[in-house]
Amino acid sequence: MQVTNTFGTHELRRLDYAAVDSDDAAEFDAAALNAVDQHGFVVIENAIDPTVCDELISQMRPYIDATPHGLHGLGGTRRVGALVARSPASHNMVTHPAVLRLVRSILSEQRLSGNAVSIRGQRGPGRKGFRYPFQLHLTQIIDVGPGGGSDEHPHALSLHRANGMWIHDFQHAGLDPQVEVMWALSDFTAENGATHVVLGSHRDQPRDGPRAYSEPTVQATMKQGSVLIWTGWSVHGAGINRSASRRLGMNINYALAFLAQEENQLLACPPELARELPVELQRLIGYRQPSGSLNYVAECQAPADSVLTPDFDVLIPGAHGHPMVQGLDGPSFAPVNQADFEEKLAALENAKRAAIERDNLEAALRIKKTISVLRRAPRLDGQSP
Ligand SMILES: O=C(O)CCC(=O)C(=O)O
Repeated sequence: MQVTNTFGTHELRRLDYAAVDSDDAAEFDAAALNAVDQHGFVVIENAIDPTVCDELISQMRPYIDATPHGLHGLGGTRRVGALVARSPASHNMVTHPAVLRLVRSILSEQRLSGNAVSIRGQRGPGRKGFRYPFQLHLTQIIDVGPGGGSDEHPHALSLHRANGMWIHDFQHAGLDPQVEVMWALSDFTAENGATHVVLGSHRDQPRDGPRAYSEPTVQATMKQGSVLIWTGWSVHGAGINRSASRRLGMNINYALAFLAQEENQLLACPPELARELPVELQRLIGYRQPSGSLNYVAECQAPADSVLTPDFDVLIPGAHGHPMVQGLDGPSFAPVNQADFEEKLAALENAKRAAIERDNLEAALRIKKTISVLRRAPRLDGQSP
């Protein structure tokens, strides 16, 4: 259905993922990009099997049920995050191939009209070697209860744009810093508050201008397993839930990887959990160096070469595990030879025993890890351990 507003004539385009076979992927991707470019939003129907949504809900149920309504502000809504750490089923959505391809076009390649990648004096469309890195920005269940969004339980956010959170004013930059994605974990209906969208609002000038807020909205109704995608410039907001049941959505946002994340993914999914994840997901949540020296750890190590390695502990000298050159590098945590190893090991074992006697298990555990690093450290005399 077409809608004419101050931004022109627009429609909420719907693409059916179930109808795509892999040979049509390029055509599907072009249609999705075109829909967002022209109208600011696209719905991908049947993007995931509804059973995955049910699995995700059951993994998140304890966290949802333990969260008060309106914890984040006003409203009859519960918002619950840290999905990558808490729900393995969410990984299917976070890394959904069609969604990631669209996000890559919009963020890495800045393919929407009027945008360009701009790196060190060069400006133009993204291409191999000339792209921005992107990463996960936020993962959040948005569970709107009956009455959520009404005058008694107003939403914390009514119609809004998402790009205002960084200090820099990006509206004149010809840049899309963020893509927002809303998965329907339950059916989204007009009655239960399906997201309202202002079609074409991403084209306002200036880009965060006020004109969209008085324009008619369209509700993005969707079946469970479908997904609505828009740019951070597109005006949107949750509807009022006038039904008797809950509307369960999952907001997964992506942004340029050199901007701070809204939900700090490295804290929401700390190294001891991230170590167990596939590399693609580790990188997506930010355990990587997106450009230059960004995100280095301690002795200028990449996350994969430090916090993601087993037993890494930032308080252990030499935990980076890199060999030292005797004479050039000075005293080393790594043992000079077998005798030095045994001396260091004996001292650590004594310290561990003393910590256990003091009932300081935290210290004992730390020393145990130190011993583990010592055992793996190279002997500086070149003899193998
Ligand atoms: O729940 C919705 O439909 C949209 C909510 C939203 O965009 C937000 O609160 O940031």
